[in-house]
Formats: sequence, C-alpha cells, structure tokens
Amino acid sequence: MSLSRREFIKIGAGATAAVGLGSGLVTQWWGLDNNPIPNPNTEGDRIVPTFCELCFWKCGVLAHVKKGPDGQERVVKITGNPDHPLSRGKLCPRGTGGTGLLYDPDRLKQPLVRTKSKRGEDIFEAVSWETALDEVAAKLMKVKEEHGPEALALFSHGFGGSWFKHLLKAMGSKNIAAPSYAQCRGPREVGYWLTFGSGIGSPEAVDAEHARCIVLMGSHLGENMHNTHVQDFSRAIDRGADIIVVDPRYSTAASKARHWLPIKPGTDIALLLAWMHVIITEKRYDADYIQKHAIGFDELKKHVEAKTPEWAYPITGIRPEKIRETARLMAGAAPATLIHPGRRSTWYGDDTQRERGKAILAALLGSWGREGGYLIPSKMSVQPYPDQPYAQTPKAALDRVKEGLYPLADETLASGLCDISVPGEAAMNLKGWIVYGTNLIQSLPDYRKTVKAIQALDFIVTVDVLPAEICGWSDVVLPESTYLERTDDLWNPGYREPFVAMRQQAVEPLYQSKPGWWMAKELANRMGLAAYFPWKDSLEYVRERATRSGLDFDTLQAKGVVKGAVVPTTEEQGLTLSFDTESGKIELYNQTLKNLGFDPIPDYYPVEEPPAGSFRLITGRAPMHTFGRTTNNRFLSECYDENEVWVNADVAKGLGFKNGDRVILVNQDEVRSEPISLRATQRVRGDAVYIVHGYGHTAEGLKFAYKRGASDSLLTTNYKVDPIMGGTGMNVNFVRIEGVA
Ligand SMILES: Nc1nc2c(c(=O)[nH]1)N[C@H]1C(S)=C(S)[C@@H](COP(=O)(O)OP(=O)(O)OC[C@H]3O[C@@H](n4cnc5c(=O)[nH]c(N)nc54)[C@H](O)[C@@H]3O)O[C@H]1N2
Ligand SMILES: Nc1nc2c(c(=O)[nH]1)N[C@H]1C(S)=C(S)[C@@H](COP(=O)(O)OP(=O)(O)OC[C@H]3O[C@@H](n4cnc5c(=O)[nH]c(N)nc54)[C@H](O)[C@@H]3O)O[C@H]1N2
Ligand code: SF4
Ligand SMILES: [Mo]
Repeated sequence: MSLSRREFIKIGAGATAAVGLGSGLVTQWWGLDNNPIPNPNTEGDRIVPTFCELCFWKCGVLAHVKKGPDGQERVVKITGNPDHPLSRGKLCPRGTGGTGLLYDPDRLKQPLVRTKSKRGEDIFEAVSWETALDEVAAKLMKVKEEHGPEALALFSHGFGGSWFKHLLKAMGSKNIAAPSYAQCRGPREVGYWLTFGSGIGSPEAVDAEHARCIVLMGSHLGENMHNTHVQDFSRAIDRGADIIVVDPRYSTAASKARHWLPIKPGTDIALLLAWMHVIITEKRYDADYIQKHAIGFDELKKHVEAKTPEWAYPITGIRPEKIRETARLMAGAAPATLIHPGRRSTWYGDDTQRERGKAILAALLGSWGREGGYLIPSKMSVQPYPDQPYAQTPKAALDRVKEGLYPLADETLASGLCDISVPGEAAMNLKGWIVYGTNLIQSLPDYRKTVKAIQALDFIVTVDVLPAEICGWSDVVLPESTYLERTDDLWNPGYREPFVAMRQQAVEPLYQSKPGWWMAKELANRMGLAAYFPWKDSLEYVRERATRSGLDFDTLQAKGVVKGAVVPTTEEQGLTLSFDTESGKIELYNQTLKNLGFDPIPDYYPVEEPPAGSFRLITGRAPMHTFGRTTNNRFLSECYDENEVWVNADVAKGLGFKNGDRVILVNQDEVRSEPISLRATQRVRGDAVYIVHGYGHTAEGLKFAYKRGASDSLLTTNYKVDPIMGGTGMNVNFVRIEGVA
C-alpha cells in the first residue's frame, strides 16, 4: 500500500480518520530477501496492549504478534488501543511505524566500548555484557570516589529512563535533566505557574474538543502530531470552531484557520498586549471571573493602555483591524476560547514572559478551569515499590540555578548540566555522564559546546536503541531493547481523565539488546547498591506496585490501562477553582517577578534582526517523524524521507533560485549545512526560512538517515537564555542561502 503525503497531513473537513491510518499499514522486513510472514495482512496470533515510545505522548497501542514459519514471533502491525484515553483506537502515523524501529537493520546490537584514545572518532569494539557492565560500574565508582556523587549526571528522556533515575539517586546524585525542559516546554511551565499556580504538564489537559475558538501561536498542530490533540483539533474544525493561527509560516493548521496572522517572528508579546488592550478597553473580558479569581487587573489595564493595535502594527506586521477582529472573535466565544498553551516555547529567550502573556489573555477570557479552555487535570495515585530509602540524601542538582542564575527554574536544566561540565565554567565541574534516550548532540543548542563538555569528562556512557550521534561521542554504548521488547514502570499522568497505563513486552529482545531495568539492576549489583533493586524483574516490580495500589493487575495486563473515577475538571462541572500562587489568586501582576527584578507584567522588547542577505531560521515538525529519532525509520520514511528549506517565492526569485534547487544554508558562525532542496513558496514570510528538525544526521551508523537533508541543530550555534528560568531560545540563528553546483 502506498501512502501519499496528503493523506497524512489532512485534518479537519471530516478527515478525522486521517490520524487513524494505522489499520492499513503492515510491517516489512528491511534488508531481508524473504518476507518471514507470508501474509502480513494478518491480525496476528495474539495482541499485546502496551504504550508507544515513538514520541513522548505515550499513546496506548496494540501490538499484533504472529509466529513466522521460522518459529520466531514478530510484531506484524501496531494499532491504537480503543480503551486508552490518549489514543481512543487511533494512532498518528508515527505510532503505526514502531515496527520500523523494532526491525531497523541499523539498531545497536551489542555492547560497545571505545577503542580509540580520542572521543568522537566513533571506533568501537563489540564486547560482552559482563565486560561492558564491569567497565561502566568501575568508571562510575571512580568518578564518585574521586569527585563525590554530585560530579555524576544523568540526561534522560523517554519513559524507560526511570530505572536509571533511581540508580543515580541511589548513588547519591540529583543531577537529572532532560532537554524537554530547558529546550522545550520549560518557559511555558514557568509562565503558567507564575500566573495560575500550576504548569501545564504533559500530556496537556486542554479542551480543544469543546472550544468554540482556538488560538494557536506557533503550535503547529497537524504537523506537531500529538495524537489526542490532533483528534480533538480535527473535531473542533469539523464542528466549525473558529481557528486563529499566528505563525510566520502558513502551517497546516493555518490552512484550516479563519484567520492566519503571518506575524513577524519574535514579536508575539506585542500582539498579545494589543489583544489585551482591545479586550480590556472594549470591556470584553470576563469581569465576574476576574473579580472572583484574579489580582492585578488595575495594573494590567494601565500597562496595556497605550498598547493599541496601531502601536502593535509596525512591530508585528498585523493590521490593526485584524487585531481588533480576532480579539473580538476570541472574546465572543469565551470562556470556550482556547488560547493554546503550545509546547516548544524556547524561541527567543523572552519566552517565560510570552507564555505568561498567553496565560494572562486566557485569564481575561475566563477560560482556565472552564469548558472549551483549560481543564484541571487529575491523577491516580500509584504506591511506590517498598525498596530501600536513599542512603545519602541525594545532593542538590548542580546546575546553573544553584549558582544563583535563572531563579525560577523548577527543573534541572540539561543545558545547565552541560555548561558546568565545561572546565572553567563553574566552581565544580561534572565528571561523569549517563545518557539515556536523548541525542544531546542534536537536542542541546551549540553542539560545539556540548562536544567541549564531553571531551572534558572522565567518563560517558550512552544507552540507546540506535547508533545516534551521541553514541559516537561515548566511551561505552549499551544497546537497549525497544519499547516493544520490554516491560517498563507504570504510568499515571495528570490528565483530564485519570488512568494508569502499562508498558509490556510484546516480543523477545532482538540481538543482544537488554531492557534498561536489567542494565540498571546489574550496575547496582556491581556498585554495592543491590538493595535498591530487590525485585527479580520489572514485571514483578510493577505487579507489586499495582497490587499495593489496589489496581486490578489482570485488567491492567489484559487492557493495557485502567481508568480511575471521573472527577470534575471545570467550574461548569462543579469544580471549585483554587490557585497555588503566592496570593492564592490568578496573578495578572506578579510580585515574585518584580522582587527578582523582572517585569511583573510582560512587556515587549525587540529581538535582534537578521542582517541584510540573511534570514531567520525557524523550525518545526513533520507529521510522520519525531525529531531525529525516526528519520532512520524506513517505514515512516516511505512518506517523508528528506527535509526541504521553505523560502519565500519572491525572495527565492530575487536570489536567482527556483523550486527544487539544491542549496546550502550558512549560518552567522559560518557553519554550513548539507545540501537541501529549496521549496519556493508564498507560505512563509520573506524574513525567515523554515526547515523540519531532525534531519542531516552525521552518524554513519544511521545508514538510511546519514546526510539525508539538512540539520537545523548544526546551524543552531547561537541561543538566547531566558533569564527567568534558563530556557535556551533557539530561533535566533540567521542563515544565508548558497547554491550548489
Ligand atoms: N510529528 C511530530 N509531532 C511532534 C513532535 C515531533 O517531533 N514530530 N514533537 C513533539 C514535541 S516534544 C514538541 S515540543 C512539539 C513541538 O511543536 P510545537 O509546540 O507546535 O512547536 P512550536 O515551536 O511552537 O511551533 C513551530 C511553529 O512555530 C512557528 N514559529 C516560528 N517562529 C515563530 C514566532 O516568532 N511566532 C510565532 N507565532 N510562530 C513562530 C513555525 O513556523 C512553526 O510552524 O511537537 C510535538 N509533536
Ligand atoms: N535545534 C533544535 N533542538 C531541539 C529541538 C528543535 O526543534 N531544534 N527540539 C527540542 C525539543 S521540543 C525536545 S522535546 C528535545 C528532544 O530531544 P531528545 O530527547 O534528545 O530527542 P531525540 O533527538 O529524539 O533523541 C532521542 C534519542 O533516544 C533514542 N531512543 C529512542 N527510543 C529509545 C528507547 O526506547 N530507549 C533508549 N535508551 N533510547 C531510545 C533515539 O535513538 C535518540 O537517539 O529536543 C529539543 N532540541
Ligand atoms: S502521538 Fe503518535 S508517536 Fe506519539 S505516542 Fe501517540 S502514536 Fe506514538
Ligand atoms: Mo519537546
């Protein structure tokens, strides 16, 4: 079955089924001459409910398993679990492509130890698990003895990382971070927390399904494929909800919108202030809600008095009448107006303030804790496994927050841990890294700094499923089994309906790969920490947790999920709203920010402009890929196998380029991309160029993805740090375009 690109990105207009395409897709066996399953169109011999790891949304999936003529069981297809609240029987294209990872011929197959003296030369020797684990345990213990446990750090992204977090804490260190905070949603969490006393969290509990108006700033839903959100968004479109999209690029979402506001990049705060001006001066805000729940309205009113649409026009490029019309539209639908919180908010370094601007606008519309707006999530409690308490209280995380920088960060910064590993950058440097499921070379800004940090370490070990860039920079590489080959911990997120989900093994691990729980337990045994891993295996561990929590483990195994009692999520449903802020109210004006020397109400400051002849590099997602983690996936690449650079058609013409030309992007630091195809289009402003993140791999072991397309990560050598919480704004790189012969 071949799949056209259009089928995947189609949303709205009765096309909700587009996100459920999985049912038609079947596994292939890359690199094998004979298909070991003669009829791949089968439902399989048995179905194992588990949850997805192709991205961090973690939808419930059903793995269809069939025994081949060779006697080996294989996953033949993956479909959405109808009982799971995040998938509701449907998957995004990536989720159906999990077999493309499981059967990726380039997978890490055995433990590897670096043989060359210099890191980064990517020359390794395959060794036994005994040898690899002995080496890792000895090196980690050496760092601990020589520098103390606080010289150890764990970078961990992805659900399987829980075992290593436990291991690091047992060793006495609290230096645990993921790029999903300071490189992703950190500013959003802090901006909303300062306003409502609560962050947004993941999965985001927003009510697009019942919204009458949805405002997307960036947040390119439909290309950003978080399954449940896209389903809800699609339904909202079918229902005729008014969509307002603010984006310098005509995104898929913009193509479904009533209003597309092609904003000048970096000026969203000015637009937000002008919207507030209109809503307040025209008395269109929810006066009862503000009176009951908020403080600082008078200060806000005064603050936006002069922030007229006419003031914002030359800044944002959005005409005053358009600003007024959209402000009235969102006020007319309130409180069922969803100012979408977005997710990746690390854009310009002023990001906490922009996110706070969105939160304040939502408060004026009365949509926090209201139907069609933001839902108040709830969560089922799951008891811990009764193991040994950490002997030494893990020492405080050693990132920049502890040096008095970025005072309102509420999680450890991955970039902060990297910074303080560079000699001379901090009073004490980190000496040992464990890297689990995160490709730091591509996900932290300025790879040159990341490499500098790595070169100065005593030891670095990476746990991954593929030979990603970070593996090449490691001393030891441990091959993990994919999510379909292992049982992990239970998952009980805060969401609009409470549930507990179980990840369980569908098939035996391929090659010599091992699940993370086994590696962490084996390492603990070697480091005198066996008491922290007293269970036989992860199945015994989760069964004990479930039983102690009063959950029906048989149902959990059979269905993959158990749901809790439904609790009210909105005022309409009888919920009494409360706010965990300093004042106990929604803080339109924030005294904490003021005390720390920051603006108590967001204000607009211009961002640096691209020099003449250069363009701002902006990035986003392709619906069928997750970052660089799926670009080697042959299955998903059948639909989208290379990124292209979007250049405004007039600009391209002026530069003498036409559609399809091969070009190179050169950034402000003279870093050059791999050749990439130019897409001349009116769908992007003339001052920016756009590429999808995750391409241009430099790791040769990723045989399919190697040098395919161009890498925005390489070009992101500049970044602007948010002084409030340390997020790394990355939309501050400029590129010029050169032709290739
Ligand atoms: N298919 C797929 N889906 C994914 C992911 C994936 O890898 N693949 N990743 C997931 C993750 S972890 C995240 S964090 C999210 C990221 O997805 P989002 O949170 O949607 O990311 P953003 O960076 O907000 O959105 C990118 C959009 O912002 C626009 N933009 C750039 N600069 C500006 C600006 O100055 N102002 C405005 N208003 N818009 C601007 C870009 O043109 C682009 O359309 O996606 C999630 N979903
Ligand atoms: N330049 C730039 N930088 C960015 C972004 C951007 O858009 N542009 N986006 C930012 C955002 S929003 C985020 S959330 C972060 C994400 O950053 P990362 O968390 O680093 O995400 P990936 O790049 O997908 O790296 C994931 C790694 O995990 C491996 N992996 C996959 N499955 C498993 C598994 O089951 N077990 C193990 N052990 N490993 C596994 C993959 O092979 C891959 O090497 O990046 C941020 N950094
Ligand atoms: S959104 Fe897609 S890739 Fe992400 S967990 Fe769900 S099915 Fe998997
Ligand atoms: Mo993210």
